[in-house]
Amino acid sequence: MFRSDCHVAPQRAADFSSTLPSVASIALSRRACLGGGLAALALLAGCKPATVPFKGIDLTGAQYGRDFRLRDADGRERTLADFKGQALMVFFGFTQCPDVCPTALTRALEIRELLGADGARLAVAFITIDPERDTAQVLKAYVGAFDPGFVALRGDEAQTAEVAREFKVFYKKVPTGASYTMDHSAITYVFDPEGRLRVAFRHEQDAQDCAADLRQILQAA
Ligand SMILES: [Cu+2]
Repeated sequence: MFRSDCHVAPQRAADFSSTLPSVASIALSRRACLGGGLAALALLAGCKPATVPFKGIDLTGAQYGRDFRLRDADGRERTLADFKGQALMVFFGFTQCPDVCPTALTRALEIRELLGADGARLAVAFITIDPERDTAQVLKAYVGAFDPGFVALRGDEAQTAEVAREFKVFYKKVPTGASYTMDHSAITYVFDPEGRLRVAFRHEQDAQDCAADLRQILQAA
């Protein structure tokens, strides 16, 4: 029989309903604006925020995706704090994925390339949602084939479920005859150099769009 493709679980719009700019953040930017010596001028100009909206889904202030605690392929425990000073892109997937995961990792390479010198301040982490087959060794070889600097992260079954819950990531085993594939969300999360979740890239966004958001995040830091 055929082998099912890696299905992309459509991220439900409701998942991001809490991510619209909150009243608090709007109030904050207003205050920052008014705080300047040109308050009157700012009022006159309508007090526009200094930054352009993200091309991805703005997650600034989201109350999820706060941290992770997983081992890398060398057995070292990693958390968000390890990536302080860098922007971090986090993607959940599995090494036997025929399409979605390789595309996301290839795009990560393109994004870093587009960032030029700023690319050195971009870290990439791949979290497996198939720890059963993705042993540390398998994971390291797979992620390392894209870039040896990409960080492969893995938990046991319970830890994987926990981190997926924290990030609102959907994943599900789908039997394919004698074997199985995984359905999973295809969202790339981006943290700023302070470790705050800022934006999510949809799978269909191109590297140029993603690089534009990252440039803004890195330049503001
Ligand atoms: Cu995949």
